Amino acid sequence: MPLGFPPEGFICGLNYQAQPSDIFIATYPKCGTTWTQYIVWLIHHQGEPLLDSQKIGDVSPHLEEVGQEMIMNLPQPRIIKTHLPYHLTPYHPQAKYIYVARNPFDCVVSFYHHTRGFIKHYDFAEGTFDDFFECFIRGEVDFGDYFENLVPWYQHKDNDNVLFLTYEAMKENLDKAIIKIAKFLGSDCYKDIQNPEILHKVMKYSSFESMSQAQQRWSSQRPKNMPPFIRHGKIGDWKNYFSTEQTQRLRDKFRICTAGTDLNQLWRDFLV
Ligand code: PPS
Repeated sequence: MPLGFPPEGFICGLNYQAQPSDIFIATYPKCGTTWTQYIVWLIHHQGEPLLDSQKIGDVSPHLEEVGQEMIMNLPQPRIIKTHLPYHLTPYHPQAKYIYVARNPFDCVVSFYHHTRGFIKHYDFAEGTFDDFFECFIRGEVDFGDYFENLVPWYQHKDNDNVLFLTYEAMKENLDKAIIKIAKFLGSDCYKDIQNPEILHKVMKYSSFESMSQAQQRWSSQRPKNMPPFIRHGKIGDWKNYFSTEQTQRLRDKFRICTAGTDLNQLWRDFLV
């Protein structure tokens, strides 16, 4: 549980009763949550962006942070962010769950910068990547071990109400990912996205450039001398941080934790 989250919100978030119209964006931290939340929001608003006075965290709050009451006050369909593992995520058979996975190498780098930047919550502004890597590989970071989140969600990827995406596939082909999401959200959204103007707007406003600008309004908490929340948005940044030994250790952990699954097919380039 993150240090900055009120315990009451966390506990009461776990007790939220999922509704049939809910759309959960479920991820391990730093795997593309905000991006996907905004894509879903844009699809539901025919590509119209948030107003300057709105923040993504207000229209699509983080369940474990704000607790169930705030979620229940949202209009339906509710777009709910969660980093909970599968077995703790509120379940309804008709609710929709979009899970976004990102390779653990880029995830840990992004998580490192995230943790450095929340100076109100962590005494880690001067922390090194090597320090953070040790925490990550032991699973001693917010929301626990990366693999304990990824593997059970992956095991449910073929459920009718689960859409399993990867950050890397979204980066490689954003329009394809948007269409896939719209199709999963239902026939109205799928019909809307057939309109090239709407698709174009969803792509435009969910682009890294556009979201980088919007984040200045969304995440006012970050100090100016820290990397922004929407920071780099690339695949492969990890190569600028990992030592050979760290690369091997994370590969080994990946192999052990995903044994018996075909998860190694997702990010073959990183794992060989
Ligand atoms: S959080 O704190 O868990 O909600 O963070 P999350 O939103 O999951 O992940 C943040 C990373 O996603 C990147 N991001 C994007 N990449 C590409 N395109 C778009 N539009 C986009 N929006 C967010 C963001 O930059 C973080 O990754 P890094 O590698 O740190 O840049």
